[in-house]
Amino acid sequence: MSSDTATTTQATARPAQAVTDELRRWIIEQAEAGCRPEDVLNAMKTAGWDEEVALDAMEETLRARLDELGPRKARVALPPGVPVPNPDHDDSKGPVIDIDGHPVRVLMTMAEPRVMVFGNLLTEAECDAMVALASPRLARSETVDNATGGSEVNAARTSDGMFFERGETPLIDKIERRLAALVRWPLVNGEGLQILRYRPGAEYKPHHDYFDPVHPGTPRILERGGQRVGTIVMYLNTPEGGGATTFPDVGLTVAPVKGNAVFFSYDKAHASTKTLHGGAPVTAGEKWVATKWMREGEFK
Ligand code: PD2
Ligand code: ZN
Repeated sequence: MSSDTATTTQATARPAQAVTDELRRWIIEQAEAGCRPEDVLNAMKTAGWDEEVALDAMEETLRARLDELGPRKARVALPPGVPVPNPDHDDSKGPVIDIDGHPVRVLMTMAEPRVMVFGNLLTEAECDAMVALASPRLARSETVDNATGGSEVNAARTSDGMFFERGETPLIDKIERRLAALVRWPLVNGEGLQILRYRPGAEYKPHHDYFDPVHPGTPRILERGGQRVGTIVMYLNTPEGGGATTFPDVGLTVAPVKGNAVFFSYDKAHASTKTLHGGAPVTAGEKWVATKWMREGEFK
């Protein structure tokens, strides 16, 4: 009798397909030989596997393998860090960074994870104008669908949102140029600005902003400029209650204050960057933010 433990999954209109230990071993071998996830998936589909079943099997197997390797081995296997956005600031220069005549105040810095909190990144009028531009275009927020690289509505993110095209209006262009200069990262590496509105009770559960290489959908996402390496979350209003941006790995809580922003960078797509972060539930009033994500290369 085989000692294999098999999970049986029922695919739509197909006979149940059993994920055996042998299949799990094969998936791990392919991954450790450097095979791309989409090639492994295609090989499984060619062999008759239902796509959903194959994706679930790959994700579950590779996740379990990483857990099995444990932190020490996983650390040894980590890639080196890549260059990241990095504001030109040290304490001796004073608390203000001048960006083309616009004074941005440095309110807090942290080395690991790299986090900076800025004051007056946006003026009150700029915040109000962005809210007015975004309001008629809001829709329920989506997050990345890890399996396909597309997007899906997700219970972990209960806000409404929209994206501006990069440089869509003179105001958006002006703000994007200020952000690029502040963090010294090419304008063209930035994704379009995302606006989010959280109503009371809405939140964004803790997550990483980089794309997890373990997900089969990630290679498709990386075709547009590579990994994300930095985030700027700008507060467009001051909520009456709740809505802080939290960094649970390091016990940091950033209060949402109109015109302020929190910046953080991550030089690899790995939890060792300690950049797990979330948007705490709004308890009263609304919370509006604008997020700029920055890629390694040009975002086309
Ligand atoms: O709105 C926030 O505080 C928040 C928290 C976590 C925004 C994001 N992530 C994001 O836009 O990535
Ligand atoms: Zn985030």
